[in-house]
Amino acid sequence: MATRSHDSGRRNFFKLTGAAALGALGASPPLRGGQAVAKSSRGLPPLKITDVRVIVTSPGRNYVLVKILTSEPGLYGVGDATLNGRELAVATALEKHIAPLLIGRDPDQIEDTWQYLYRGSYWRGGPVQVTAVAGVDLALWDIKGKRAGMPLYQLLGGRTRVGALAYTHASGRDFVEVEDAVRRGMERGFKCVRAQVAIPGLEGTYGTSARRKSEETAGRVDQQGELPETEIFEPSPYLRIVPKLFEHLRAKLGDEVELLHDTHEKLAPIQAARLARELEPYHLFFLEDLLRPEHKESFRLIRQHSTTPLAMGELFNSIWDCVPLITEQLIDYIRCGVSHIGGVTAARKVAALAEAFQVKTAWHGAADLGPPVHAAHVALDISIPNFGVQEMVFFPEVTREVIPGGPTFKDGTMDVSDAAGLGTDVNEELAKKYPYRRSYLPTARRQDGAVQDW
Ligand code: KDG
Ligand code: MG
Repeated sequence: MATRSHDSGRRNFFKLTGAAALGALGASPPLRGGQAVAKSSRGLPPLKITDVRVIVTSPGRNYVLVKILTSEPGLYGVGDATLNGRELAVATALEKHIAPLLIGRDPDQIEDTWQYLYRGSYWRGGPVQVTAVAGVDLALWDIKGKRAGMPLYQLLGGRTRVGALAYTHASGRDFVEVEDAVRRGMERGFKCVRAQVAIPGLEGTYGTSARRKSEETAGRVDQQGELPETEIFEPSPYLRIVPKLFEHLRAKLGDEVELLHDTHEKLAPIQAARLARELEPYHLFFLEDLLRPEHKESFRLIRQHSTTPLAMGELFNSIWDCVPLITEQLIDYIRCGVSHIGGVTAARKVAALAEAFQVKTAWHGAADLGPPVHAAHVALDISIPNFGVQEMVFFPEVTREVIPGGPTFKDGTMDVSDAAGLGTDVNEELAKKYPYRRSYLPTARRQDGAVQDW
């Protein structure tokens, strides 16, 4: 575990900027340190960021947390900046490049800080930098909520629904194992379940428990300290077995349960179009991440061939990644992770863009995004008009002790408490007991040895 601080004594933010020059332009309100000076909010005294702590800890798996302290005693915010397998790159970006820029800034000016960090670096974008900015952004929204005495969803406009429809994961080595896993999810209250099955004869398949390491176990402490494992993938047997899985599930489980499937960016466009078309009779809730994130225009081909609803986006890092898919209505669900797209500030714009084109949200809610991100997801889910579904995980006890708080689950839906801000925290002392351990996501190859998308 590393906790690294940047306090106000170490640098003077105001010396570095053209405050005097900007002031001479007669801007109103006056500019200070390059940032417009905010008038006091509801009579509250002006606030400054005094310290930024980057906490890397591994309670169950690695997480990168950002704790931002302010000049008001006891007022701080906690964000999550975890990027599975590249945690230390984000932590370094935060502590070496971003934290020094934050000291002395007004934490209430979230949009300005986002623009300053995202565009001000010149080298914008990319998962490492964007996730780092998101960690700061989440912590600032947490502070604003605490200052206002309101949960995040209230700051975003208030409730639009009683809870967020959630989905869980089911996987297995064969159809019966998957069916049993779906039934277990349904017994737990889920109305929507993602189903993945192993490909017979191949060394593991994404999202199944056929092998020791799957997407759910990858990165967990019992899998750490190793080099990445390699899974073998072949498109032909995959394309043959997946429609048969859903034929089996519909025959055994009926039509009511909502079924989803994740292809995890593995397919070529024409293969993806075939799969989407062959799955039509089984009425999936959505088919996820069919193509690599680079091939947005190829979604046109899939759309020409199928009416299976499509979801895409967990590898997207900016609203501009989402634009063509949304504005051309090439997908039905945008499913980026709020921390990997740039925080609440970026995600609410993605949601608003999607609303205008009747695209719904399905934020990426895997176990390698920490509880503050899950809390932000649900705050958005219950406050926007175009929410679709929310992927969810149950965190193990050890994670909940170190990073307490987060969404609750009941009767197939998620909700957040009325705690001010994000309603999550970090126990810094306990976090020290779970030091970071190197871990990687698995990689994949074809049977002939060629690299394959995992
Ligand atoms: O770190 C990678 C995981 O977050 C990803 O494999 C999970 O695809 C995923 C999903 O849909 O939850
Ligand atoms: Mg996925």
